[in-house]
Amino acid sequence: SSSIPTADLESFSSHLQSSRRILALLGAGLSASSGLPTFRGAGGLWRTHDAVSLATPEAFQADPGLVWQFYNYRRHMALRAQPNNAHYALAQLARKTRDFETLSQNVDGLSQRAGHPGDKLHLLHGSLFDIKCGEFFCDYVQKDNFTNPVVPALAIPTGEIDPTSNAARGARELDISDEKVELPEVAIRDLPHCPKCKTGILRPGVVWFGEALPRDTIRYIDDWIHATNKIDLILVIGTSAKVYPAAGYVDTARARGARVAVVNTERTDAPGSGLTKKDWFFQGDAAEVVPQILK
Ligand code: BJW
Repeated sequence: SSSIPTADLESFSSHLQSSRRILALLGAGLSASSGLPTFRGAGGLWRTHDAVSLATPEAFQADPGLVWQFYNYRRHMALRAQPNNAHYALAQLARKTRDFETLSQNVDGLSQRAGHPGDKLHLLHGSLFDIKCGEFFCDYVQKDNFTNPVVPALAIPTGEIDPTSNAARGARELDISDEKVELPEVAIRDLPHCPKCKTGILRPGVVWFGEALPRDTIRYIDDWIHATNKIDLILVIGTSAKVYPAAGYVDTARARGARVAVVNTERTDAPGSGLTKKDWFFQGDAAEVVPQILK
């Protein structure tokens, strides 16, 4: 929107032009205007559960059926969503900047679908579309599984539309994120099971609290960060920057020389040790602001 101060835009654009090594840290706010809810703040509730409490090994241990209902629903919503103009603008910047790395905390696949180059996109928290064995001793992983529903028992229930409403008649999908909609019970035997070890229940290939981030990814990023040349810029887009180690990359990049540019709807969500005079804060919807500042 026209609310971006011209002086900020000019100083940022000129720094962007002269930047050789750029890092981007992406969070759920990037996909908010594609219709996918963020974790914290409004929309962070799924039925009566807060989204963060379902993203734990303990929740899966206690009730794998419930956790799969949540993730199957998220897969369904992500497949139906479309990348927005921020995903496209970032993909374009990544393509045209030789020394560019993207650290995405998002698991929704929208950057990939916007054509973000895969070799410059590092998924810190995994993907909704990877599925792996839940047993610690088993290494079974399936990449790019877009089956929806993931198993038939997890099909999103449909219901009759209220005949007194103006909507078209017939069965339609119910919104199971709404606690008023009844959630069908899913038996453990109807959840996806591991074809390799034959004992484990498969689980989403995402990183839950208390779990390690993908080791090779972290190693690659650390090497890139500590390469000879300094980092010129880090773009911090749509993240509350409260979850570690992801959030720590802001201060790490800063320590390697990077200036920081934040895009967020909320001014309070400044990352790491806060913002300095040399940083930029662009307030607003990423889908609007990112294409403008990268133009
Ligand atoms: C908009 C917008 C619009 C809205 N436009 N903006 C140091 C200190 C304290 C604790 C720890 C620490 N180091 C590690 C920990 C523990 C823990 C942690 O960080 N806890 C904190 C909460 C305190 N970290 C971990 O457990 C990590 N693992 C680990 O450390 O392992 C150690 C280990 C080593 C060796 C062996 C074993 C273990 C793992 C963290 C995994 C996080 N996983 C999740 C779930 C992924 C799966 C799923 O999707 O369900 O990742 S949690 C959730 O938070 C998800 C997100 O990627 C992540 C970050 O959230 P994000 O993206 O920032 O979203 P929000 O909702 O928080 O913010 C959205 C933002 O957008 C807001 O600012 C809005 O204002 C903004 N916004 N609309 C622009 N239109």
